Amino acid sequence: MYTYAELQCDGLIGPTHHYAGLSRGNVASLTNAGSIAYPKQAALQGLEKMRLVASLGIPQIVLPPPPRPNLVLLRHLGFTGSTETMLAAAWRENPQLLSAVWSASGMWAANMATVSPACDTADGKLHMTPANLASTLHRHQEALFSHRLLTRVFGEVGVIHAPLPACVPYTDEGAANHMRLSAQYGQRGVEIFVYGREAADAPSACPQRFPARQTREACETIARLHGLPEERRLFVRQSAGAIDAGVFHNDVIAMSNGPLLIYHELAFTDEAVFLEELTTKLPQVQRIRIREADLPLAEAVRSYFFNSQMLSLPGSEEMVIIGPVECRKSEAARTALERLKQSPDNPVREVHYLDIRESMKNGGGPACLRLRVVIDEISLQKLPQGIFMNDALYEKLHHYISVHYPEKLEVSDCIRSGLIFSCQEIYKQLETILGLEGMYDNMESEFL
Ligand code: SUG
Repeated sequence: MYTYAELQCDGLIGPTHHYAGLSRGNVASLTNAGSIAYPKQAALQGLEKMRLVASLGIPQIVLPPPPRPNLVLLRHLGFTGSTETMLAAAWRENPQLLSAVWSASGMWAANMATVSPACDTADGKLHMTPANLASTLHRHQEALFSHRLLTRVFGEVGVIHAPLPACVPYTDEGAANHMRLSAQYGQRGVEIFVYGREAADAPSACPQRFPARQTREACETIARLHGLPEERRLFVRQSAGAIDAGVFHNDVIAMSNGPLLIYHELAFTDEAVFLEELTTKLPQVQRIRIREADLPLAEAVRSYFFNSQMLSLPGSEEMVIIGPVECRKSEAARTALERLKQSPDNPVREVHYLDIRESMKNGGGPACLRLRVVIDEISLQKLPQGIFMNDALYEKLHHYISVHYPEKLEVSDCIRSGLIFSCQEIYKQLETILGLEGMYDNMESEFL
């Protein structure tokens, strides 16, 4: 019997991080559009989170960012001539598109893939499906790099599927809409797929203000691809009202770890049916329901309470929560977190508040920045070892980022072709620091 752990895989924040207002339905992205971003600070904030997790004895790896700008995409969309000419034309004709090809959105690794550990699947193998992120262009361009990266990192120990077809019935946002509950990491669990609409829904059945990004069809397809038996999967519909209030992913309104599920009472369309099915499939589940009266939906979205990262401490039943500092500032969110910590009825024993403001301003909290992979210790040893966070890697990355990352970036910088060369150099060096040589080779042929 192998020992299992939950590996935390964080996307290293890339040098082109900026605020472009590209995500309809994501309140923070829309509110901060056009403000000045600080890529160096952003990457260092993300790095601190990885260091904290590793210091708790939890395995933590670093995933390099997708390379930007994506000039292949600009050419595909009809821009021609020299790089300078293309950037200038895109800026004139479609500044949002220009921002999209520079977007550092690959940092939100929770959207990279849906993961089913070996203990859940019919063939006893780890399965991953990279998300097509087909609801937005700037995110959709991540899919092929995600596939390449996951194959490089996990190809030897798991089955990496192709992203689903990038069209309406199959729009998929990865693990941000997926929760896994099990008594312990290595035991069979129940995988909960959360969707916002069905492809054939009448417009009146959908959210009215903001788009529902995930379809039921995408969820069902992934469960089928991963070979999840009926008793280990569950599909639940997110409430349209929540999406319209800014809950663009389920991880903005619910969180899970081990047997513990914490969710807002307005998260799901049919809470009672969901809970009944869940309890039948996993009688050991522990549920905590957060009431609107204690944490109003708008405050949950503002503070990102539910986007906290919940982790089990190795060899123990105890859990810690890494919450964004915004939760400490919100009285309702702070009270709810402190109540969790103090109550003897749940395993949460510690809450860390972390400053990841640069990511938060684009709608990415602690949980967005990481993909979780429940994995056995033998497989863990087969992964590329240079990407594991430890003191030496932390020091190297910290130094490199501090010296070479841009201090500031604004949308208008996306026209500067000179920035491309410094970014290319950064990717090359990151590849070497992480021992992932060749990761960025030949992107022109397949990178769209
Ligand atoms: O897809 N923001 C991301 C945030 C993703 C958060 N992930 C999870 N909830 N797991 C998104 O909306 C903003 C980019 C901009 O506006 O520049 C952005 O893409």
